[in-house]
Amino acid sequence: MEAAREIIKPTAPASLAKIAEKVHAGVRLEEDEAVQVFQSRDLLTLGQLANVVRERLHGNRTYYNRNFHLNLTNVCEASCRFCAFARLEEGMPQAKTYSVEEAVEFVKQQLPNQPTEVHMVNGLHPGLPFEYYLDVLRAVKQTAPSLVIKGFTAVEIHYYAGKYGMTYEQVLTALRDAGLESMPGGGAEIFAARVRKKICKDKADADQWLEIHRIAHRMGMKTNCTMLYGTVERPEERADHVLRLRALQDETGGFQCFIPLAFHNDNSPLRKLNEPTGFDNLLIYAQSRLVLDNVPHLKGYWVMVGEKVAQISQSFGVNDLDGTVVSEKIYKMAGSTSPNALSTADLRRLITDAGRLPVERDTTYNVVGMPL
Ligand code: V47
Repeated sequence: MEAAREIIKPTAPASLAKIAEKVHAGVRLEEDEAVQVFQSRDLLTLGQLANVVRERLHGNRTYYNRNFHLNLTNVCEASCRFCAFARLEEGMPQAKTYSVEEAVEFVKQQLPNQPTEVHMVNGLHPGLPFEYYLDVLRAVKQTAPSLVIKGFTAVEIHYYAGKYGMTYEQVLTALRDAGLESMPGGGAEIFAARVRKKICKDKADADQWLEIHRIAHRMGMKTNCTMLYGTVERPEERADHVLRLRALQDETGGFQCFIPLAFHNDNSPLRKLNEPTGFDNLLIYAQSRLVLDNVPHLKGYWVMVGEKVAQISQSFGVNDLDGTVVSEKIYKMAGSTSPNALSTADLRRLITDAGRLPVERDTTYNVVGMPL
């Protein structure tokens, strides 16, 4: 059996041979090797290696969940140059802030789909009191006690701390006590200061983003992490980003999933940049899986890369397709042409057609129902 495996193991080109050897032996890649991985465009070699890691960690399983998005407000003081979602002030076209009652009504409308999670990410609104967020959390929990609220990026936590005169810990504790259970990975973008200065100069920086997740992990919260790619970053800066996540994960173990986010260029100040191609998307998945060896799950976010690339990504390191994602707005406003939602039957088909086993999960990767 072992001999047969040896025969079918493809030979890596000389430049990646040492990396291939380490991946097969389950040995961590050093920082210079991480840079080499992110500089390589050898998609098939990296993909095959990432698949080894993916199957070692998760066998044939691909996870999905039943979720929906709720953005309480898109009014936002920040001026991220990749963003098509934010509106600077109330009253501008497409600016929207939900009242507590509207948020509850929206949640009620989703319940027939039996969601297990609401993904709640918001603009940095200058005019709302902190109580508003606590009221929404409490009201949503009261309406749907078993619905897990995964919400508030580290960028929002940083903003509230400054605005309402609280420490990060105080903000997180208050949100958690009101019903917040997990945090999404948004706002990380690219950690390198050179890039942040160009694309998102006026929000939490890398150290602040990492510190907030460190505190959340210390409080027992599981969180996700992301990387926005395809704007002005270099391959070495992608490697640096993933290595900084890996270092924090060594310390806390609190990240459960990494989600590479492909830049969409419509309606944003960066609209002249080309978007990442399907090749780039698969390459980033494979590279991330190889370097980020301590975060268990890698999400192929179909809203970003389309259903077809997300499906293929299951052979390039990905083991999670996110979910039904009802009512996503951030990428739709940036030109994503993905459907408004997928049914669980659609997701299962994308998974089984790729020869994988669909497994419904909840926010913290407990299996929901039978894995069939
Ligand atoms: O931080 C915004 C990105 C993020 C654009 O944790 C854009 O499970 C591409 O983090 N093109 C927010 N990207 C979304 C997010 C997320 C999404 C899905 C799942 C999870 C999770 C987290 O979206 C922002 C930014 O990096 N973003 N605008 C754009 N035009």
